[in-house]
Amino acid sequence: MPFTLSPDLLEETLAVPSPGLIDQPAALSADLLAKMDAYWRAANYLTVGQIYLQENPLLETPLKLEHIKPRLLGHWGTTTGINFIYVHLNRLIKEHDLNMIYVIGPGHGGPGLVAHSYLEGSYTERYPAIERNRNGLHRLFRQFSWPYGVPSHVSPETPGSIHEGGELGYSLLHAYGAAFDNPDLIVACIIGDGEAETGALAASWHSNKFLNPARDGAVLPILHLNGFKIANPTVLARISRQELTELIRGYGYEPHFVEGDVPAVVHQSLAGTLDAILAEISAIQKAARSSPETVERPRWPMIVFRTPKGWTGPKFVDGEPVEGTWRAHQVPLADLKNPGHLRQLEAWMKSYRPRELFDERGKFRDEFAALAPTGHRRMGSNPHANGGELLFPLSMPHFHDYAVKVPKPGCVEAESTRVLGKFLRDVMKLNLEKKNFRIFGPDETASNRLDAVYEVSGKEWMAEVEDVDINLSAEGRVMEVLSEHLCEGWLEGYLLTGRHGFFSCYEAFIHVVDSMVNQHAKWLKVSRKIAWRKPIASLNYLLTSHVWRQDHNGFSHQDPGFIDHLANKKADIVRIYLPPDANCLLSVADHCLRSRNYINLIIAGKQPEWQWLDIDSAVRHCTAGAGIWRWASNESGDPDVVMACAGDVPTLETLAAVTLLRTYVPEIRIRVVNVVDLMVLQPQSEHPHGLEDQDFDELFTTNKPVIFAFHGYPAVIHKQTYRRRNHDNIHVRGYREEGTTTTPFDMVVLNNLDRYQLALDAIDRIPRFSDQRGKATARYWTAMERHKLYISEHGEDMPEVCDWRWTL
Ligand SMILES: Cc1ncc(C[n+]2csc(CCOP(=O)(O)OP(=O)(O)O)c2C)c(N)n1
Repeated sequence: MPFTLSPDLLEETLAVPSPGLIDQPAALSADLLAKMDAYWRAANYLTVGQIYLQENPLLETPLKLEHIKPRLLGHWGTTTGINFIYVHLNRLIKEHDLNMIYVIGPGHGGPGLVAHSYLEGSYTERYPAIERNRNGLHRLFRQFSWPYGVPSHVSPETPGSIHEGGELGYSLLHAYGAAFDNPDLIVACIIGDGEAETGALAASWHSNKFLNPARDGAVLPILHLNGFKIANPTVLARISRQELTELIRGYGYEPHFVEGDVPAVVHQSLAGTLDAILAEISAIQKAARSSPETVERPRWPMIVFRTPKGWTGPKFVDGEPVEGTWRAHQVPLADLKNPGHLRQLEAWMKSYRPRELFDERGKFRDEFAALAPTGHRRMGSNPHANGGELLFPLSMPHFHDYAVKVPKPGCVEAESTRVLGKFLRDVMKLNLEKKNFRIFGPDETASNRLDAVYEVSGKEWMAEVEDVDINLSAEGRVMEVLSEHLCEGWLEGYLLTGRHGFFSCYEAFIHVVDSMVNQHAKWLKVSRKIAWRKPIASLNYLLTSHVWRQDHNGFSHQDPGFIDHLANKKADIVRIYLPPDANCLLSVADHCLRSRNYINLIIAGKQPEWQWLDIDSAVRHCTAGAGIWRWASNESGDPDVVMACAGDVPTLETLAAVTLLRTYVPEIRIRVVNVVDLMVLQPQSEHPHGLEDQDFDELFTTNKPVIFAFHGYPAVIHKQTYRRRNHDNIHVRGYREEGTTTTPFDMVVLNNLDRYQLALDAIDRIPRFSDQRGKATARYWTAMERHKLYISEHGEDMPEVCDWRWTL
């Protein structure tokens, strides 16, 4: 059936200029408006079809119960707004040849994005079985929220997406992360008004103080003010317009309101507003790029899009209002066995006039399809949303050049992270031109001793600068903001669009982003199975200022639980490294920065510590992941005990315990095993890094006591090793949630991880020294008394601890 403009729409169209633009001509011609409206109706039809239909996709026969899916899943309420905006962004892209991607905060609007990428052709290119005809429509509908089909959210399977949006709060951060260093990119970002209540989103408005219009792309935030969350109104919908305007202006944006429920009115309004906004963005960028040295923070435009939740859906169901209320959030008609509901669904779907939109073969009619951009300009095919396609490897300095000279173990001290800082400085330097590397941190880069990076790049800062400030720069590539959420979200957006980054954080406070990491891990897990999603750079964490050296900060800063958190993730995603010294840290960091599709966790101290391995030994050790430190051992294949350690402080205590043991019982035969890569402990069936049982047994023996000094909570080691033959003999010391503001050594004492305890543990478990247990216990308690008295009196650790050296 040929397309005809409905008389109602024609009338509305011609009658209504854009509100707020009263003196200007309507932005859209009647013909274009009608076609855009048809496009929107098509997307809405496909949305409803995905939620409800398993058969009869074009409603060619009267709708029956057997055409309806047995389980009705999905979210209707948010999608019409999202669909509406997509159509308008398409116009803008096409008219101005824009490079644009679309981030959807309320990711439950997934069917909307699937619908659009189908209509523009991106979907069929990625999934050829979903043809652009009746057959394809049938499959498209059926697969949605179907077991092993496509999920209901904007998942990695959705072409054009970099943001799942299942967990609300991170859309604007991902949008900004994508825009950094992408001067030609515009990231349109829908923010749910419910989502806007989250802490992460509330803070992320401030991202505009970190975006340089001369160097970066633009973010267009669109607050989707549809008024409701799941069952409640939203805060931003229930404050006055003035208060909302002041709030948005206070965040440094200029709000443009697009409001209404009459489609034609809203079409004109949004089109006019987008034209005006694009002109503003162009003007901002032009001004900034013509004099980048004097660039100032602009007031970026944003849109408040106030339309009804569930717009165009059923107005009433069973006498209750639905459109424009919270009842529209999910599936507005839920009981399709009720013939009334079935008829209502049919009428609802037919209100989009599918025959006008799809031809007799079920193909989207050319006159509407032609509205979409083509090729990579389609938002579903923009390579920025499949960042691996754009990923260039980092140019890397040779990390050996930064090595600490270690002529023999334990004869020099170094601050590991300061050594790493010089390496990172040169990673930054070598990639300045490519503009594809940034460092992120919650104002801790200097505190974490990585400040060498400031020699080549300042801290990005677009707000005011005062004389007292140091290293701030509008051109900075170090992103510092006191919000772990912002650091994490920006970095994820940056990585997902094909760049590289490094996040350093105090160990205890990385938990602030536990949940965000979960989501990223899920994204990576799913992406790995999608052939067209190219691998992206890994998400690299350096946790320092760790649990054992929070001497002045105390208990609040002591928490090694991020290891536990990550250890639960899929083995093909997560790597956990505990380099015992600076050279191992260099080797591990180099490896992580070259890796793809992982979440790499590195934990290393920043305090001066004894160094154990020269760089060649460090590389060998880190490559193996764990190994016997022969220089610290005195057995030849038949140890009395294995003294194992993972983490820099546990390694120090273990080596000190070895010296004590060899003084107490000179005939003792000790093997020292150090673990850098925690995942080697798991069976190989569980993790690709896992040691074969035979190799594990060669390190840890099959029957000798193992005293394992661990950086984190002991349960992690038990969990990793419980299937190993010698597990019953593995005795783990680690953090027991004991802490306060005290000396470094007292921290390990409080948690029974100290050298005296480890030495006692060894004696207690070696059968041939059973007669020495009483003496060893008494010696332990004497040492403890000495320690407690000394720190109480002197406020610092005993000389025998502070001056300890590896001398064997
Ligand atoms: C962090 C988080 N908390 C709670 C939820 C559960 N949830 C799913 S949708 C929704 C309402 C979202 O409201 P809004 O952001 O306004 O989106 P829209 O109304 O457009 O659907 C909630 C609370 C979630 N997905 N994420």
